[in-house]
Amino acid sequence: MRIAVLGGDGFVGWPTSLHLSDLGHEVHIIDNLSRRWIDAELGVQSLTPMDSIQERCRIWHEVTGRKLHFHLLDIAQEYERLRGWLSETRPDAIIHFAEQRAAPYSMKTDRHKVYTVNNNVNATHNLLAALVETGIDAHLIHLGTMGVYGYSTVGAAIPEGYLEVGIETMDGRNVSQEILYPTRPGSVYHMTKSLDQILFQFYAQNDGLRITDLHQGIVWGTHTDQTRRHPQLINRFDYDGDYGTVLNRFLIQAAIGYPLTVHGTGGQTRAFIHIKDSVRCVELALGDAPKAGERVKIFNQMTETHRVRDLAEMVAQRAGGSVAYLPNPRKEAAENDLVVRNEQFLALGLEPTTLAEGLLDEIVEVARKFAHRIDRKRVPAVSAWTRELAKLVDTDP
Ligand code: NAD
Ligand code: USQ
Repeated sequence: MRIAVLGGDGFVGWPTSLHLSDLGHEVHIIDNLSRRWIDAELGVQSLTPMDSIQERCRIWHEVTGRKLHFHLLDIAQEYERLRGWLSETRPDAIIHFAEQRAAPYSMKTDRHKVYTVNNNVNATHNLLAALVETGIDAHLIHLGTMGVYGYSTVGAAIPEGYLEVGIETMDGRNVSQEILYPTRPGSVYHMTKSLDQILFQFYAQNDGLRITDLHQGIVWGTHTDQTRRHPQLINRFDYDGDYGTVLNRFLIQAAIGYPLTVHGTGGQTRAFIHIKDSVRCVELALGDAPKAGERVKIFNQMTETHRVRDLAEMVAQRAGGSVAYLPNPRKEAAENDLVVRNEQFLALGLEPTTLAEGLLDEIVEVARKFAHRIDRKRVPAVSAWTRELAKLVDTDP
């Protein structure tokens, strides 16, 4: 297949591009490199040293003989170029990672909120409008988030996207209707993914676009089979207070002897997936495209759930280090349970990689190897959800 990977220079997009290229697909990476600019804005860098995207593609070609095509394009701001590229290249499938994905970054200031909404909503809508205009029948796979559901299960497992609800009609009959699971986003970033869902629903219904939305949990890990093949194919690894996600952060904190930064009581339960499973899920979703006229296909892309404080205690025990319980800069439930249904990917053959498989030690090793690149001042999470919470956060630890 000819596959466009939008956001293919990012943490999940890069290993996905390599995985799909390795399977023999013709892969086109589209990226505006905004993530690299945001590193510059925040004064941080990936824990792992990343080469330019052009250099990464050159190395992949040298190592495997396979070509990755890179196109510098902003899909949120360059609509005409996006439409032109699509009608010229006519991909069979499009994997859409190209959004601003950090909740803390999206909550930093009003400017960051505006940027995140403009970028993410326009990126998705431009793509949908361009697909209709060019008449390209590509399967669109979007990387969404578990966070669209909110994290409170009211004692019931979260289904894969849809909820069957019973309604009493005005003439007293009981009918049932399938609706998108009500969204309850916890940040401006998560809110944009909720808005994406409505855009997908409309374009699938109105224009028969074939869309899969992957509601993914927190991705942990760094290496995949392909990124290991050469030191310059290494994946990015975010550790800072805005972009670093919780488990990867705990692992680097343990590696450098920084007290593990648990927010509040650490009672938040979240869904997780290893990066190797994340790229495998995209492959499985590619082989299971919906037909034109079908509703948007939604998968819950996660393999296990964990409570934040349990993760911290486990990492501290395995890798050494202490746990610090800090004021929570986020507005979120102090404690929540989370049960998630994920039968669809398991039925397609996903064999989950779990925390128990020794991969935690591998990440600690990576962190120790590149510890000299870590700026300890960038470790604390200081982006607060409200002005009141900002007063609690220690910005100068
Ligand atoms: P990332 O920030 O590392 O990668 C996103 C890439 O998209 C970057 O290379 C960025 O430059 C590019 N991009 C952003 N806006 C663009 C635009 N307008 N035009 C072109 N390129 C643009 O993020 P990631 O961790 O790889 O996440 C990828 C996707 O998966 C995101 O949509 C995210 O919401 C979703 N996701 C990530 C995680 C996670 O834990 N990392 C979990 C669930 C879902
Ligand atoms: N947390 C800590 N300490 C830290 C960092 C985080 O206790 O040092 C807590 C947070 O308060 C939160 C939980 O850990 O309760 C998860 O935070 P996170 O930053 O790991 O994850 P989140 O903000 O939800 O975002 C990440 C990705 C996002 C993706 C989402 C999937 O950045 O792109 O959509 O995970 S999910 O969480 O399932 O919605």
